[in-house]
Amino acid sequence: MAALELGVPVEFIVVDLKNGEQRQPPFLQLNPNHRVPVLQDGEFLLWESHAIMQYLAELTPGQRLYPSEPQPRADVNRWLFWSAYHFSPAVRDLYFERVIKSLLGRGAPDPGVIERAELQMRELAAVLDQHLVQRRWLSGTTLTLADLAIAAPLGVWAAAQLPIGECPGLRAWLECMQALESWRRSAAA
Ligand SMILES: N[C@@H](CCC(=O)N[C@@H](CS)C(=O)NCC(=O)O)C(=O)O
Repeated sequence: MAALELGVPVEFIVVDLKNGEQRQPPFLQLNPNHRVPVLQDGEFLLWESHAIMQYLAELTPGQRLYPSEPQPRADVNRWLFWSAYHFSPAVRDLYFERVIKSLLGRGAPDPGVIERAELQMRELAAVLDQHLVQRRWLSGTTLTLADLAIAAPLGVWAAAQLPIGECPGLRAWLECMQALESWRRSAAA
């Protein structure tokens, strides 16, 4: 989404996670953590989605996704860290337990993990919801990397049964995000 929003020409290459392509030597040479996404720019290899988004923004003159003034940038960074440390792990745990485990034949969902992640998710979703109830975007007055970083994991909210049903601000914002052309194009990639 960041590449599309910024207009950076990127060739998307799909990695077959279900069949373990990410754990094979050719991919491990790109990212020893066996995870997507990875960006390759000439000789330069970069993994970690937030670092990739920041790099793409830095490459783009006049962009507005990642503000350059200290406070607006710090505000975006705040949400990126919040996403990486708190929000995405809670989404991941629920998605893994409820969807990926059965997809990969990795056993039954662990009720203890689900209970803990649900508790975290409810708390985090309430923070987001209260923040978004009177705002169009997470940070400032336009779409930023903060919106992209936090909306992207929510693409699985229905399948992972994320407890966000009673979060009108969050749901309205997510609907706006899902209506973006970059959402539709990257979801189809
Ligand atoms: N912190 C990483 C997380 C990346 C990540 O967990 N990617 C998942 C897919 S969403 C993956 O590649 N999983 C494959 C695996 O763990 O083997 C980022 O933001 O780039």
